[in-house]
Amino acid sequence: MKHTALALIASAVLAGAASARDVVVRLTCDTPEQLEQVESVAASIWNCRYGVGAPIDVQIDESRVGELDRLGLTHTLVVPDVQAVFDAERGEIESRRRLRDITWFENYHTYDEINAYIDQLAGEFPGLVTVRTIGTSLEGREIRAFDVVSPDAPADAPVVLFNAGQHAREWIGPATTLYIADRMLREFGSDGRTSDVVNNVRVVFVPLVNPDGYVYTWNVNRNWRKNRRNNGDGTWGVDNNRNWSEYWGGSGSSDYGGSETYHGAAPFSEPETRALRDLALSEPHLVAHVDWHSYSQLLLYPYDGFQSSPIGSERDFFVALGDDMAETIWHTTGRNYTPEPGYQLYIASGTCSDWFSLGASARSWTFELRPEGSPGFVLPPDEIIPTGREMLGAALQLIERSGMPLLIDYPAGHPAFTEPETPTHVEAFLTDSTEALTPGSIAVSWRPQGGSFSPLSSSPVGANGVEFWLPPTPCGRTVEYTIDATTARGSAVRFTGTVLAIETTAYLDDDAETDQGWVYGDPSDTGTDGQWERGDPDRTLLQPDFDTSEGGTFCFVTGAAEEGYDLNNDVDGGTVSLISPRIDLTGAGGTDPTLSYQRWVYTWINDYFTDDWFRVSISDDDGATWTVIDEPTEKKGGWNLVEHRVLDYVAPTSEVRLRFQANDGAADSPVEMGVDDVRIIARACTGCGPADLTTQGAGAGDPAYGVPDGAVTAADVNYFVNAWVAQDLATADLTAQGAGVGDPGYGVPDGAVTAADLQYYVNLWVLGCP
Ligand code: 0X9
Ligand code: ZN
Repeated sequence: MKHTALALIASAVLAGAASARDVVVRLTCDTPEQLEQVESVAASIWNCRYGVGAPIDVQIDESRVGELDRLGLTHTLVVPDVQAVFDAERGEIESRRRLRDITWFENYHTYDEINAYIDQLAGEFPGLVTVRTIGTSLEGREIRAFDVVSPDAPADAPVVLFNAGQHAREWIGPATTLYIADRMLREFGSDGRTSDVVNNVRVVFVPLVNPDGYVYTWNVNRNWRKNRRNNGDGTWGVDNNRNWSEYWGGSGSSDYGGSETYHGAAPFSEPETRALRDLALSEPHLVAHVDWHSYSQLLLYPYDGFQSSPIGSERDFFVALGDDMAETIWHTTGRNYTPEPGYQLYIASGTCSDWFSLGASARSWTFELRPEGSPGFVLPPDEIIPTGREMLGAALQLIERSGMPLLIDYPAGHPAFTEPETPTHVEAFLTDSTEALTPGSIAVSWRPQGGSFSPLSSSPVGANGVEFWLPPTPCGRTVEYTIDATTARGSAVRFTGTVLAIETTAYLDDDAETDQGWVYGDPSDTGTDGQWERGDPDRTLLQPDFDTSEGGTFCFVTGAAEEGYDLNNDVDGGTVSLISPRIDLTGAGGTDPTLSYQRWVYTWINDYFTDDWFRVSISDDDGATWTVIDEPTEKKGGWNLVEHRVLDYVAPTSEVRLRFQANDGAADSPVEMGVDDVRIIARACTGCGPADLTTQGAGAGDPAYGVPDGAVTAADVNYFVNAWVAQDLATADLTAQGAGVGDPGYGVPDGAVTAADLQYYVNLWVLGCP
């Protein structure tokens, strides 16, 4: 970017904190000259699409907006008062800090808090997390990386590197990378897909590359982008994402220190870019990389630097994966992300992603997160988790396709539960991802809970499949398996599964593929259009294009529209209701049935449309009275799995019904709802269950010691206490530490024998044989 003398002065004067009268307007420049003139009057260009022909968001002093008019540029107001937006954000963050029932990912955090959270993860998951310092910023702050990988992964496992925070003001980037790490760690061991990734790929996270800039955005100027280099000429900051060596100094970067895209004195002149580069160079098995930014909702693939790129056959890979990730995101939260090559957006030189592509031979992406436009970098904190969710799905896909040597597919789904004392059939197929399966190399092993692994016989299914039976397991205990294979290149790949044996009773199990007697509409409904139906949804602006059932087609939806961006087929004029068939919950009394369902909710609810609503209710008197269990607040669609403990809301009568309602208020804005996979399921161990451990009167040395006899007596508690004292995991590990009745970890073994297990056993023992 070139600067006139006037531009230098203007930018230098306005580079400080936003004045009380700064606004943001959106406009499109048609010529490079216009763009230069806009830069000369702008305080800052927010999304840094320094391009011609595409809309840019320009922060400008209100008193200078007239100069844009004189340039003949039409513009629309995006942010009416920049400082007010910054102040409101800080107010929101501070008030959230005072809330007690708030999780870490429901607020933004300072540099120190981010480091503390990394320490917390390392403390909670010592076997999976390794923290390292990769460098020191200009102002002396530690730049941190941490690895997430299972200790069982091969030492030469493929490496995927995720970084964020090159740009200081893009706060959602560090938050999102931490969210991804957090979910991977917490779901390892229970979620099959996450476990497979963590067992085979090392993911290196660098959530905050530019700590000085980040601290500056918290303390001085919320809108700061670069690092805090004193350029020595009265200007401050180098754009880290123009400081890399590929095409350094080329177009789309500036040699003026006051520019938002100043490339620095030389390639890698900055300690922040050097730290990340050296980390990458120390990883010989690096295969993929994402540099997270905001905003605009884009999935950018190589190259940034010039147009006629030699990306060649790799292009097909990026296009296919980009489309798939965009689809996953849309399915998760209903947000639209656009995959495209970076140069197509605008040319940028000396970028991180181009260096990772060319200097580190990794498949490298730049992701631009939420929002699409307004409010720019100031994304509300309640969007951190939804952004994290949409990115987790995309990130897993990216890791699988560019990191996992092989992938696994379970045609009948990844088994999670099985009937007690019954062999479990598992069938899986291994497909090539970055490497090719060696035929005949698949081997299976298993272990009972607390036991050790031993080989399990299996039979091949076709060239790449395997089937096997897991041995019968007592109620309440898990059985684990591994599927090991090797590739033509000699890599060892491991897939795992954990299956809990438990008695399952389904009181309702409805994937909407057949009609199970739902009622579409209620006499009290006021809606005039968009009545509930069981249908095959067809993608519109408001509506999903898929249901959520494995191999399914149908869901419940408020008007299954025809393909197209159809605003007409939504709910209009009032409320529409969907009511379930009568559900008989008698017999569920002693158990803890869970309601689960998938929902899709689309609305424009905001300051203007406050009278739209969605409501999910339950009745135990055939619909005479209703208890509200959910009032969904997500807005732009995406399928969400929701779970509730049914007996928290209703008594276990024979006349339970569910009701799903969507309401279009007076403003007549778009309203659409979808529901699928509605289930009420109880999982429990009945009979004497785990409390019956041994024959009456038996003691150590007797042959009946440890053989259940259908009665729960003093001999059983004696047997348990002996096992508990001996720290015998197979018998005495019953529940997660500290869990009590009502906690989700109650009854879930955690690999440690603690006071919680004794407590749990005593409770079972008191129950006897129900
Ligand atoms: O300009 C950048 O550094 C990135 N955008 S941002 O608004 N977060 O600053 C994008 C770089 C990706 N490359 C290209 N757009 N060519
Ligand atoms: Zn950025």
